[in-house]
Amino acid sequence: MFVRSLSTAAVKAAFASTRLASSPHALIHHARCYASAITVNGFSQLKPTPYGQPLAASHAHLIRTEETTPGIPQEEYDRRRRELMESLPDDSLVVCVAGQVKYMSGRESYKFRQSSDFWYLTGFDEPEAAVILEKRPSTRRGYYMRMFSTGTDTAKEKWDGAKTSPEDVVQYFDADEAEHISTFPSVLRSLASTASYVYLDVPSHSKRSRAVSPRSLLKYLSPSGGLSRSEYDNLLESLSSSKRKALAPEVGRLRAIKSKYEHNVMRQAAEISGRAHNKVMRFTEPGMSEHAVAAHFEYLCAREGSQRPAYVPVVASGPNGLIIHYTPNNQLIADGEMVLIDAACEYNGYASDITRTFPANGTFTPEQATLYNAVLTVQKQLIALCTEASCMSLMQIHRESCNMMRKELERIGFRFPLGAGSVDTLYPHLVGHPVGIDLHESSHIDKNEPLKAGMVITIEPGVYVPPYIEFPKAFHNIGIRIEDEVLVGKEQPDILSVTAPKEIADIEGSCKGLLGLTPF
Ligand SMILES: [Mn+2]
Repeated sequence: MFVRSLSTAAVKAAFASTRLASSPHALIHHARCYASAITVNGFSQLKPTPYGQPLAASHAHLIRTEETTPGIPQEEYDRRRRELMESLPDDSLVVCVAGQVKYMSGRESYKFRQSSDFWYLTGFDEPEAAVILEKRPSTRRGYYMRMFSTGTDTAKEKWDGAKTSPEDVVQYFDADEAEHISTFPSVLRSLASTASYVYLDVPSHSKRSRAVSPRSLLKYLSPSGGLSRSEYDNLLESLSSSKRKALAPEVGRLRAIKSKYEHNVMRQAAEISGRAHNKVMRFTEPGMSEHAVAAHFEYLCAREGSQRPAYVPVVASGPNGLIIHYTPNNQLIADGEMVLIDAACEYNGYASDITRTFPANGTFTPEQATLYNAVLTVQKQLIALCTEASCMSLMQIHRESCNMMRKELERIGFRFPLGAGSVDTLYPHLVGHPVGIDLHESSHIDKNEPLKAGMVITIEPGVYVPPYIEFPKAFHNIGIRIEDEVLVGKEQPDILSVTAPKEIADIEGSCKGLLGLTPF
């Protein structure tokens, strides 16, 4: 069911003619609003945009014509859906629902972030949306795709801006059909009644409750609500638990191995974060608040186009560095302390994850340098193992990291009478995790499986020395973590976060502004 709107082709034609006439401002009457075609720096813009997210016609500076989301072309989204459906049994249905707007207080919402699997399968960035994929092996694509969204609402548009029309959903998101979200429950019911399997996920908040009631599931499945009692009961029946399968493990398997397009976007995300780390080393001075450093980091990433931080940054000075997830970031940085920053951005749908530790005043003390080099030696040896050829799993690399850490720490004066296991007190976390659309993409990736080319993982050994008599006094209250993002290759690891310095000479150079590095 299409909601009538002026055809996109008409908008495009008018848009093209204004470009030919090179008129900077031309009003185009769209069914919903007036969109002016404006060219800035050679990039075409439609203002205000008639779409619910950046598309090439409205945001040419962010996205190319063949792309659905920045960096990811339409054909890639099709490949993901095709591979998913090919991996499922005949007569399977996949149902995936968009993320919900979350509220901070009253009606004040947080910035919307799409749910990860829905984003992976569609690239559609609006809430109150859903997709149903039907396996149809005899067709060209092997599946049939129905999208549901709120579409055009002239009254709402005045307040919130446009949403993508069903017609544009078909054109730009490659759906076979697009309908209003209110039809979703009834369409699902009729399709589910004939399907053998229905792959869908229960909302995460009900995972903790002992039994997932079909009722809570259905509430989640009908974002617009307002189902009548009989509709509700019918839908319940059509989704009998014998048919229902979890979707997340199926999508998780695909998401584990990144495509070349994902590698590029993830490299850009890591480079933006890495450059921010570099500049923050220059920016930081004794006497500053950790808070100012965190703010500067977020500013640098946002200015380069990052949509949000991938996680709450850790800016831990001195003994705060011993708290692995230190996030209050509200104390003053003292001269002579080390500053541990675990911070990175999300960019075009992909997280990055980088940690660096550097001296607040720009110069390592001999003790700091000794401990730092111990961690760095371990970290570099571990990165060398991140290849398919090494046939190692993340857990094997972790065990290796404990052995290496013990040896390096013994070399500089630590004693471990109980063997490698006793390194736990100083190095209590895992060596790393897969990264991708989610910061921790590990929930459906087996950490005991050998690494495969195309995976992206972090390698982040750390040492956190409490002021205990059994540890060398010179290293008390120093916390050091060095974290890179590594693209696993067949024979060679590829470090995505190379723009963040980690050799002592490079860090001191960045802190002192050598090579003209500026803090802004
Ligand atoms: Mn990490």
